[in-house]
Amino acid sequence: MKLPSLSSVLRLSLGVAAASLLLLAGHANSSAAPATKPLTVGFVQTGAESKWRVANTDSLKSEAAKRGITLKFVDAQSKPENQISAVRNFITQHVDAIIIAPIVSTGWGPVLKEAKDANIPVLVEDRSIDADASLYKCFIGSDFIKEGHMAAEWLVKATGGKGRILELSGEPGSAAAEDRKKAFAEGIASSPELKIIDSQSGYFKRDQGKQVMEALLKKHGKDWDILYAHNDDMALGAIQAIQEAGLKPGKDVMVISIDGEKEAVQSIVDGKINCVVECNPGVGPVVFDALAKIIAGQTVPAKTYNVDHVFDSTNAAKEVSSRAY
Ligand code: GYE
Repeated sequence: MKLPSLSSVLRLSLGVAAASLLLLAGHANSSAAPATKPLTVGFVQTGAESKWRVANTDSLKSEAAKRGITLKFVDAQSKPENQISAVRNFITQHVDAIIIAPIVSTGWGPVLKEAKDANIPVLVEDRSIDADASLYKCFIGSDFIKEGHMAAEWLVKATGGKGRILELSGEPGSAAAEDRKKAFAEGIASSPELKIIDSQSGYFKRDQGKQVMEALLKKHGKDWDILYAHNDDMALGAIQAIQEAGLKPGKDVMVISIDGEKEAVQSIVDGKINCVVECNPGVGPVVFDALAKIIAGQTVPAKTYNVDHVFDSTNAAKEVSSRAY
């Protein structure tokens, strides 16, 4: 039998070694998960002004926890300057990404530029901002213009286009308040007998909604027909003031608001609120899906909007039990 030459044995074993190295390399490339270090993300929230807000915070916190993401959370206590300094701190801490729920829509340009220069992606959730779109990756939340239009459309139908409206508006300078005001006014513009006779801010807060309603009741007595509140908390506070003034909310006067808290939808069932336009705070999963794509170098849509609904006496009873907050 002819023995293989030393050189051919060597060649063969070198070949086997090279092949197994290739196999190993191939294995490392194809089936092992891409190296994922746990992410650290900064999230600056507006504050805790409403139940909607608390639900929004819970949604982002619980989704981050589910995904093993460390979330550095800052409550800006309704102060825009606290939000700017929180973002600056996140940049100094070299977080992997920053999520902002903006109080007001203006003033974001310089700090977003700083984040961009530091290569830290920024996602905006809940309220939109006026800054240049190149300075942040995406916006995720509700379409407040649509909400204002839906509220107006419902009201025009329900009143036949007639009535004196008191408006309780939200945080001045916030996209939620500005858009809901503007779009509602647009929506009733073609009904000349449907008029906003007064508009005051209750800052999206229940106690301020009650106080401002008390002042409006002193000023207008019973000479008004409809309350349009930019959120449920203010509407619920106002309802108390209306009752204390001896009027029946939902009957003597109409009440329409935005958000969709369980208590507000229950108030429709109880006949104290006539209509609630939904605004979904539970965007955590959508926000962190977008973040995962951004981190993986993929592009995400510039704007992602919730699909929101209208609740009134026709559907509130079957909706109330499934309201999440
Ligand atoms: O309607 C209100 C909250 O920005 C959509 O802010 C949000 C609004 C929400 O305080 O309840």
